[in-house]
Amino acid sequence: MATNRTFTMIKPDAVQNGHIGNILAMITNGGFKIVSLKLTQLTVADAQEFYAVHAARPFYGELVEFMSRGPIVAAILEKDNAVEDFRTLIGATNPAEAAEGTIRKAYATSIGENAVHGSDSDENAAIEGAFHFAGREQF
Ligand code: RTP
Ligand code: MG
Repeated sequence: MATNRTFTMIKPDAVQNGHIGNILAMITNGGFKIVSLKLTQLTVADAQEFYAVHAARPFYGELVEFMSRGPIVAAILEKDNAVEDFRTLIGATNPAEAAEGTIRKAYATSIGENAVHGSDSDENAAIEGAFHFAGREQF
């Protein structure tokens, strides 16, 4: 995957609360092109693997339970400087610290249930995109 791509999930809280359309609008209005998109659901094992980097954290069990409890939207996004610019668009992990105009400011309800995921590096963007999408699903 090119380094001008990032990976996102609209998390189960935001899907359940009916925010898919508004969040996708914020993403495209923010200058990101959607190159892969699907509604899917993580199994417990999928969520454990996806967030394995956090396995030693106290919130890991809660995070896995949350991320596997309902449907998510997975997407690969393209833009110059995609990883960093998308982290700016989603805002701080804790919505209480998220800037005005960010997705988490608008739709996150807590530090755990914070509406969206954004990859934290080009390397992880490629790994996470490949976790969810076959090559023929990446446009
Ligand atoms: P993400 O990976 O989902 O984009 O979020 P992030 O980089 O902003 O935050 P990260 O440190 O990678 O944490 C991953 C997700 O774990 C949940 N979390 N809960 N209860 C807590 O203190 C806590 N801290 C983190 C959040 O869902 C966070 O997005
Ligand atoms: Mg993270």
